[in-house]
Amino acid sequence: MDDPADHRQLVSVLASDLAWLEDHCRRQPALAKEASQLRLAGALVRNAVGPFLENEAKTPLHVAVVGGAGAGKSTIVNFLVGAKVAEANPQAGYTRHPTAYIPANSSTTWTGHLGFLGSLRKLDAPSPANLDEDVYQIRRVEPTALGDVVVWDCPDMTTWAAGGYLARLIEVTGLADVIVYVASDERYNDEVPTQFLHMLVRSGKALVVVLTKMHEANSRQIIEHFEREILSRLPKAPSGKSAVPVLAVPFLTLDQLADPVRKAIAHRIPLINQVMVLTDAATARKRAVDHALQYLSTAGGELLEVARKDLDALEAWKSLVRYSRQEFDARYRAEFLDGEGFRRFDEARERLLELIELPGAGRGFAMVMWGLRLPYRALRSVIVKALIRPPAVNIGESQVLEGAFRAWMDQLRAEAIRHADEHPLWKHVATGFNSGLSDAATKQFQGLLRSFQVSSADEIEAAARGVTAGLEKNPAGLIVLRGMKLLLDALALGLAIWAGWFEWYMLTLIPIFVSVSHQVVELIVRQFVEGKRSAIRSRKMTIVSQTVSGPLADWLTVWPATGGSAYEKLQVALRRVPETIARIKDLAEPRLRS
Ligand SMILES: Nc1nc2c(ncn2[C@@H]2O[C@H](COP(=O)(O)OP(=O)(O)OP(=O)(O)O)[C@@H](O)[C@H]2O)c(=O)[nH]1
Ligand SMILES: [Mg+2]
Repeated sequence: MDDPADHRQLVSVLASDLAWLEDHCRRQPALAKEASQLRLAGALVRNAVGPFLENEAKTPLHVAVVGGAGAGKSTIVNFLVGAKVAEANPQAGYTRHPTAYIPANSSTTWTGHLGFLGSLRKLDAPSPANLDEDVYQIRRVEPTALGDVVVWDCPDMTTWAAGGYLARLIEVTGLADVIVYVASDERYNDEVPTQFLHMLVRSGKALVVVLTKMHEANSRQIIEHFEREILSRLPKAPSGKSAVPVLAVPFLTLDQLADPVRKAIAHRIPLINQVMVLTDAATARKRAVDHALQYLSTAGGELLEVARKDLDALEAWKSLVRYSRQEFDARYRAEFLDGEGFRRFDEARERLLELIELPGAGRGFAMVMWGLRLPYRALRSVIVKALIRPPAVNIGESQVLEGAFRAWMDQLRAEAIRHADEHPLWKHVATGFNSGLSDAATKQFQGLLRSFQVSSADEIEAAARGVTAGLEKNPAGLIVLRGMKLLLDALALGLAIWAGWFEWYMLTLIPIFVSVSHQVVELIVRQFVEGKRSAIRSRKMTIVSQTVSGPLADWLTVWPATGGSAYEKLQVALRRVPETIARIKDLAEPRLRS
């Protein structure tokens, strides 16, 4: 046996997720119909599934009478109850809140269930049916032939956007075991009531259609027309059965209206028979719950379709931010890194060359070598000056980053404006740029830039120092290098002497050979330092990416989900709704089959 706290928790989580999604749709006028579908799903969960799992003992059969404005709903309620209890009124759209008619001796404990009829408040005293508030009332009537049945008179559903009162009707629809759908002869083809009928069929509710107000002679023909034009186009119920009985209640005389039990018996009995096919309330409730659960699990994905559009927009925003971040990084690389020489590494190179010269007693030899290379150095400096232009002045790093940041923001703003008509998310971002988003992003960026500058300066210094530091701390290694350099110089010297063998030109060969040997050492050192230099270049790219563009992109990505809008919550709901439905279904299954 499951823990009652468990199913209560599941029902309340599902109901609140659905309510949240509904509210989210309500904010978008184009999604009024989807909002109502979500409301029905929530109403099924709160008013039918919840009480069932709670083992609510002995709930009476609930019959809801629904239909377009002025279709004759209140009249049909009286017809079912068998007395003039509901206010029928020539003004279409008169009934504005649900009213339950119950036998005088019947209990109303079923109203006490948590979440019962959602936000509708129970009126304590009888009130006119046209009270336009989120309320419901219960009126006790003389016990009827129907037995312990609750008959609900409901407001109409003429437009999906019906300012609030449509939701009152949907609440009762979720509760009902049987729905009597009323349509008058002139208006049974109206679009919204027909769409509503679709929704009811899909939800698997037991339905009876009553066509009203026609001439008795035409009733057969109108029923056939309705079946052909409306019913045959309805979707299949999840149970597979969608045979909906259609009855006619022709235009009645005032006399018949006043006393349907005796004066309209020929029309009343067939209707009551259809409604009472499921005489046993417990069986009817099981059937309603079973169908509701089938509907929720099959239509779950479709219900979430509305949220999926939001998530697609969120995904598009995310990839725009990702893409424009890459552009920011690329611009930093092209405008700063590629042109930046990191002069600090030139110093490090000189220092390294100095280090591998002989110290102390070897100094004299080094000085002689240095003297011998004088002509080479003079010549090299002339060539270098002639060939290499002074480096172009590189724009400061902060300036490049700031420029790239501004370009980034401009791109996001332009894209948001371009897509503003496609989805509210883009509009939200576009308006954001006019009211605080730019400032907040700039502040964010400057904070990141500051911490980047600190860590970056330290990093370069450490890398440059690292070029020589290792060697300075490693005397043995230094001795080996110095020895190798000495060997190379000695070799060059020896070669020059051997080649010149005290001819006059030996004096020119010596400076040339020792210069070449030195040039070789310089090339090796340069190669080594260049490696370090390009390492710091890619290291800097990584730092910019990790400390500036990455965090800023993260901040921008979630921006639409903060400050009141709730795209994050959508993701939670999308994941959780199907899961919760499945778990509730598992809990209900054994009881439905027992
Ligand atoms: N004479 C006669 N009048 C009818 C009949 N059916 C409905 N009416 C009248 O039509 C008008 C509308 O009927 P209601 O039952 O109030 O319709 P409703 O669907 O409840 O309308 P709203 O609550 O306004 O949406 C009322 O004035 C009824 O008296 C009928 O069979 N005969
Ligand atoms: Mg009415």
